[in-house]
Amino acid sequence: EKKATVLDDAAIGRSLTRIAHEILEKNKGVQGLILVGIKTRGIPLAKRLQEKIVQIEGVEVPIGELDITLYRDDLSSIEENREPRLNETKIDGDISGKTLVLVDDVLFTGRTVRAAMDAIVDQGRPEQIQLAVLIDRGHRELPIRADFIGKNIPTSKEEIIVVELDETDSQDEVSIYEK
Ligand code: 3GP
Ligand code: 5GP
Ligand code: MG
Repeated sequence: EKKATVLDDAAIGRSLTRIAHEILEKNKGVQGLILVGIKTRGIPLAKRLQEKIVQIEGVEVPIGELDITLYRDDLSSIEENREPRLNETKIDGDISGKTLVLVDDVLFTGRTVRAAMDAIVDQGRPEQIQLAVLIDRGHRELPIRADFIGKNIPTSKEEIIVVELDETDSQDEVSIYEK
């Protein structure tokens, strides 16, 4: 059941514009940057950040993709106990010495980001890994934080954040639902 809309299309656009500027400010430009989208909705978000950075700096930074899905092993069929596992990595070129910015829609327990960092470190030795998320809903189970956040939305465990994007859902909207 839907409780509230937290970001409309204009607000999502402004958040991503701000994050693009913050990424450039923190890294003093585009040198060595690679944006890495995490599975479904992190990928269109990474592409949008890439477009914003082209508008600001006139440079197209590379994009990679990670497919990390919740893995159900025999002992933990309960949704909450599933552990994210890597399915596929698509990051072209040598990542050594680069600054990778992971991009996901929602940061929750941090386990997906941890799996993403494991996958990256298996491929080389980046100078830095940073994290950009559209929504931080809290409830971390690991010592992980985002460098760039669209909006903090403190949620209860019974609430879920629904992120809809034009590319995947034919509209841009972030809303809170009660399970
Ligand atoms: P995403 O692939 O766009 O990130 O986790 C798989 C999908 O399920 C995610 O899509 C996410 O949007 C959606 N989802 C919605 N609520 C939850 C939740 O509370 N936990 C998890 N793990 N996924 C959720
Ligand atoms: P984690 O718990 O590992 O931080 O999040 C698991 C995955 O599910 C991530 O890709 C994250 O974006 C997604 N996720 C977790 N909670 C929510 C939520 O409330 N809404 C949405 N849309 N995605 C979520
Ligand atoms: Mg996600």
